[in-house]
Amino acid sequence: MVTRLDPKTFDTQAENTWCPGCGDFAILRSLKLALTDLGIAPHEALVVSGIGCGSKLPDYMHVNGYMTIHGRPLPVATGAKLANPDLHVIVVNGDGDAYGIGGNHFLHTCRRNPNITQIVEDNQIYGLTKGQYSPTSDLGFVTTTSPDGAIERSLLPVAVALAAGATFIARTFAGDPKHMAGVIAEAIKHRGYSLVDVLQPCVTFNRVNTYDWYRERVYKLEDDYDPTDRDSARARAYEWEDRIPLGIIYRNDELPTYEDQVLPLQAAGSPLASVLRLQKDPQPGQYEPLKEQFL
Ligand SMILES: Cc1ncc(C[n+]2csc(CCOP(=O)(O)OP(=O)(O)O)c2C)c(N)n1
Ligand code: SF4
Repeated sequence: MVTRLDPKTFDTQAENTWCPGCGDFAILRSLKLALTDLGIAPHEALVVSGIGCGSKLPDYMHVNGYMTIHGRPLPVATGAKLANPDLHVIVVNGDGDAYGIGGNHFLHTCRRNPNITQIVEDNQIYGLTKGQYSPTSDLGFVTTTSPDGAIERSLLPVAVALAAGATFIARTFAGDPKHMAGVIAEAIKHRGYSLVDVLQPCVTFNRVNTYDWYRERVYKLEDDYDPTDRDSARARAYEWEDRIPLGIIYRNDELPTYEDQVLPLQAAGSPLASVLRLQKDPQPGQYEPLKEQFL
């Protein structure tokens, strides 16, 4: 049975320190709307973040929350999902956290396919640390750490996720919360790893990629677009400079999740299962017997 909820169910009393107009407000609102629409109650969801302005989000949501160190929410989220597969696990982090310091975890989570959702607040800059260029900053972007303009070409997260084997890849825009809530809901429903890259204006430090800058470029994928067609997805994944597609760019619902593969091993008593059991129920000296199996 679907539980009837209200987005206010997810409100907290924490003081919000985001700048007025920050795109993170719309992401927070859309995530609350998506959970409400899906009938997911606060105790059934875990939101894991890293470090950054956007990573403050778990503080502003009445759900289970976990702020990890910078760049590390994906492995924590994967572990939480393995320990409690019934939990809806959602990672929320900035582009620096997700694609910079957390880039290695991003790649391997794509191919590992745990049943978790990652929402990236992609403002193309480091907001919390006052405006350094990030992996998604455009070439030539002037910041305190790139006074002559960024000389590194920007990373295209959608294309990287596709190449790394992600099974659900979407992009949405903080200037269109309704579209965003729909895309997030679809991502949470997907069985497997889902990436939602959100174009999220940082109104304080990014004076180039503004709401208007995005509005001039974004377009919604056509109704007859087929996200299961990998070749079409590849073509859209490289669109950026003049036209930026929004919507579900790729999905593959045929592949097993990480838990689908690991949990039966645990049940069958493999050495991996011993490790998982001990992580769940730690005991003094617990790893000693495993040395024989692994060292
Ligand atoms: C290991 C480590 N390195 C660097 C930092 C400093 N630091 C904190 S947040 C951040 C980047 C934030 O940018 P982003 O992840 O894009 O999030 P935003 O603030 O834009 O939401 C950095 C470099 C840190 N906290 N820990
Ligand atoms: S610095 Fe930028 S990303 Fe951080 S709260 Fe302000 S507008 Fe948002």
